[in-house]
Parts: sequence; C-alpha cells; structure tokens
Amino acid sequence: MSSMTIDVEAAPSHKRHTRLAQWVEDVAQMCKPDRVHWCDGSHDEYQAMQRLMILSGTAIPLNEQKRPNSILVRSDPADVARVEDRTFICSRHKEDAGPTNNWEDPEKMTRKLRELYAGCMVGRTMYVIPYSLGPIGSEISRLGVEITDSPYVVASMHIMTRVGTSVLQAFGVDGEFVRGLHSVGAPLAPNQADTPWPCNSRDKYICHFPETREVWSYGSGYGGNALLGKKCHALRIASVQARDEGWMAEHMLILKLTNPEGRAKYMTAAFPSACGKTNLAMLIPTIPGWKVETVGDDIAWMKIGADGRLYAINPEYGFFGVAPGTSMKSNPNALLTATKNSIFTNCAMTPDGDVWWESMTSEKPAELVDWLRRPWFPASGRKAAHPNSRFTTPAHQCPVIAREWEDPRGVPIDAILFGGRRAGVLPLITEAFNWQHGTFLGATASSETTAAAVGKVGQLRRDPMAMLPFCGYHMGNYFGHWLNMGKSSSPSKLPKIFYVNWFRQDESGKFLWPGYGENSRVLKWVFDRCDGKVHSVETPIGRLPEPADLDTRGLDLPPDSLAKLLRVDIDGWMAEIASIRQHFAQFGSRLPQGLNDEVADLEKRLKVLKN
Ligand code: SAT
Ligand code: MN
Repeated sequence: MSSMTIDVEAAPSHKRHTRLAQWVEDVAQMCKPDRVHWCDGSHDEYQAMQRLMILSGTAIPLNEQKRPNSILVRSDPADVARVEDRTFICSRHKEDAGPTNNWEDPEKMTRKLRELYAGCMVGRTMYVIPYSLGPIGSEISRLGVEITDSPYVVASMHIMTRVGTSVLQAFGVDGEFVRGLHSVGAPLAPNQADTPWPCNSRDKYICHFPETREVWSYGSGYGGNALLGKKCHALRIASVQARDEGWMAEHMLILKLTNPEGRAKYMTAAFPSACGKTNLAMLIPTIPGWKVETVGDDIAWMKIGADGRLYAINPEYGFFGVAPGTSMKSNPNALLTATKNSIFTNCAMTPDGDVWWESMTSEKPAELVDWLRRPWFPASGRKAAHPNSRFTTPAHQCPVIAREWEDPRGVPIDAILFGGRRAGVLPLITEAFNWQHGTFLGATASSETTAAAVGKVGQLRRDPMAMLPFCGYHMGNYFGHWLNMGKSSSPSKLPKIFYVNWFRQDESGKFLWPGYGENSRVLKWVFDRCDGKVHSVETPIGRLPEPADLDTRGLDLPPDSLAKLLRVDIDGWMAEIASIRQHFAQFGSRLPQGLNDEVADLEKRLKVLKN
C-alpha cells in the first residue's frame, strides 16, 4: 500500500506543529494504516470508540440502568498484565539503564522494531492522541502524543489523560512532547475478520528511549503495556526528565487528610502495584472527625515551589484500579466512582448485564459468565474475574475527589509514605530520622509480588520506592537524585518520610492489623508527627509510636497485637541487613555513599541493642 492510499484526516491545529505532523506522517508510512484519525477528545469520539469495540466483539455494553455508558472488555488470556521481561530501557549506554532494567542498544532495537512495525496497521485505523499529563497550564504538566491502532487504548486514554482541543492548543507550533507509538501488532489482510482482542502472541516489546523521550510498544493491548501515558511516559520517561530538570516522578498516590479542626495536610504514598494505593487514596477514616480526600491514586509529579516546599500534581485524569477485592466495604468510593462512564477489563459478567469480581459482594452470585466467557457457578472452583482485572474510570466522578486536585500549582506535601506487603519484620509504621534515612527506607522497600505483572505471585522482592519496574534509568543514580532533592530545600520545609506495613502477620499467618479505614489511625499519628505534636520512641530502625501513641479508641484489637505490630524484631533486622547489602551491591559505584552509611549506621544501632 502506498502512502497515497492512506486516508489522513485533516488536522488543522496540528499542521502548524511541523515536527508533530512530520512524525505522524513518518509513522503512517511505516505502519501503513488504512486511515489516520486525529483525536479531539470529544464525547462523540469516545462514544464512537465504544461502538467500534462493541461491533468488533472487543466489548459488551453493560446494562444501561445499572452501569450507564459502560462496557466490559475481555482481553486475550495471554495479554492480561504488564510484561516486565519484555520491557526495555534503550539508553545509549547500557550502564545508564542499570541492573534492574532490561537493556537493548537503541539502534539495534529500533531496527528490530521497524521490521515489526512495517505494515503492522494494515486494515486498521491509526489514531493520533495528543494528551496532557497534569492540568493544562501547570508548570509541572507535560505533553505527549500516543499513536495507536487500538480503539480500546483511545477510549482508555480519554479517561486516563486529558485529551481535547485545549490540549491541542497547548502544543502550539513547536511545543515539546513525548512520542509514544503503540501497535497491537496484528495487521488485517483484506476481508480477514478481526479477533475480539487483537494482539501479537509471538512478539511483545515495551521499549523506552530515554534520551529521545520516546516509547515504542508492540504486541500487547493491555494496561501499562499499551496506555503509554501511564507507566511508560508518566514514570519511565518522566523519571529521566525529572532527574535532568530537578523534579520527581514517583509511583505514589496523593491524598488530603483533614483533622477534626479542619486543618489539612497532603501526603503521598508509594506502594507496589496492587498493594492498596487506590484504597488508601480514597479511605474512609474510622476515627471520628477525620476526612480523606483523593488527589491521585497512582502517580505523583513533584517539584519544589518558590516557598521551598515540595508540590505534587496528579498527572493522570482517571483511575486504572485493580477490581478484585474492591467492595462497598473495602473501598466504597472506588465503586461509586465506577458507577458510570467506565471500562471494565477482564471482570466477570452477571446475568443482568453488570460486572462482578471476587470479594465485590459478601455472597457470590449464583451464576456468572467468567472473564474467559465461560459459564461460572460458585461451585466451579475457579476465579470468575482475572486477579488483575481492572476498572478504568474518570477521577472527577470520585465522591471524595479533593477540590484542589486540578490546581495547576499542585498541593504542598507534608509526608511521604513508603510501604509494601511484608508478613514479618517491618512494623506497622516507622518515621525516618531525616531525608537521607527516609531515602534509605524507600530504597530498601520490599514487597511480596502481586498479579499486576506477569510472573509468580507472593515472592519477596525489593522494590525501591515502588519504582523497580518503572524507573527509566540506573536506580543507583535515582537514589542519588533523591538525596539531591533532599538538599535542594531546607529540611524543615521538606516532607517527613515514613514507612508503613499494613500486612504484618502473627505466627499463625493471620493479619495483625485490620487495614482499610482503620489505617486512618496511622495517618493520624503521621499528621500529628508532622506538627511535632505526638510522642514517638527512637529505635535503631527509626522513630516508632508506642502502643499508647496510636488512637485505638473503638478498635477491637487483641491486647498484644499492637505490641507485635510495633515490635522491633532485632534478629529479623540483622537478617535484613544482609539482604539489604546484597540488594545494594548490584548498584556498584553508582550507589550513593549516603545509603552505604545508612546501612552501616543501622547495623551499629542494632548491635548496641542486641548486646
Ligand atoms: O498495568 S499498569 O501498569 O497500568 C497497572 C499497574 O501495574 O500498576
Ligand atoms: Mn501503579
């Protein structure tokens, strides 16, 4: 097919941006779509994408009475999560990708991908999606363009990013933007019928070119592999930009916590995928008079403001939340957000045309169609929804969205929380002694793995700052960037850093802490620590509350649970030291000395206590 046969829609405002227009032209020449469609982000466009997906069998419309303007999408069973082993950082020098990323030479990878992309959109429409990460007009926001051949991606990007005419204007004639190219890698021969979920079962590549600020993704249509604004741009590419420009791109929720006197503080929290960020961001406190509101549930971009404080924006526009486990009990606000205008992926379907997933209701429905389109009954003995099934839903529909969530200045952060799922050793809450110690807590964060990525679930891995799969450069330098940020303002203006672990278990494997809304008790202690108001004890691992320092009024907790949750397990920590040293060793000479000092100091403090 020659370029002459490609039906390119007029794109008046883009024609002015010659680099953008040229790039789109080049990609069209390479991928050979039947049509090129420039997205305007309109409601009509969103509806058209839904109709296309319904017609092609990708989506089923949900019951209009129960879930207005919403669809259920079932993916190919081989395309259900991020593929970390197919994700590459193609920096010019291998060392710049670091030991925690897959690396490939950019030229070699480009050659390979060009072969795969050649004609890969034949029979399909190529969509051009100009988007903004962050409120338009914010100094912290950034622009991107995703080219894709997937209507599912277009509809999801409408929800997850800002797409529309005001974004187009922000591009101007020569605005900087991140280039994202995505194809499901499934060209259609003339008269070839499409499959419900086109993807490429042989080749999958999620490639990042940090120096040229590009993402090339091929073969997968799912989540973070395909919605390039999310992990690829907002974290992997943005982390490199942030390093170069002196700001931070982090895998963190942003919440607003208001105390009974009406004073508010903003906090961010970094937990690995599927460890409860969305739940914490929308939490309903069980302690009277306290309120949590949501600014973001997954990603925070932060920059030091003129007053020396750290300001955060949520670059996203929607939530891509894990469905299983989300219920009116665990996170009513997430469910209430997704009551309409939402996309559900790999959930089960009820006979009356609504969605269901494990733990959504206390009683399982009598019958369902599972995510693999098979009849399902409670006695089937298998999960009805995929463990990484998701809801994609507009953030502004969230009943507790903070009114300042789109403030272009961002919100000033008082506390940063790190955490993960750990059955042992890590206490419920620890406060860092200072920024460097906090960076150490983040750099050594660990968690049992979840279904968000392909691979074994439940295996312990170190996931520094919850950025292991998302840092676009050498993690040793990333730690160095964290330490530099700590030097770029006065300590009293920077957020305090904490480490939380809601998942500590007792000897019999029972969770010691009830979690969910009860986590507000921990947030209250954090809030009051930021004001220097509440007591803590200094231990070798950091400052901890004593049981009496946590507000446990009305909490029915066995008397020794709190002591266990706050216990400093000296032997456990001595074993951690060895594992931390091993973890740090991989970063070689790029590990900042400050972090080596922190391990040595921790070991010294532990030894004093042991003797
Ligand atoms: O698939 S995503 O990367 O967008 C979700 C996640 O892993 O957190
Ligand atoms: Mn995430």
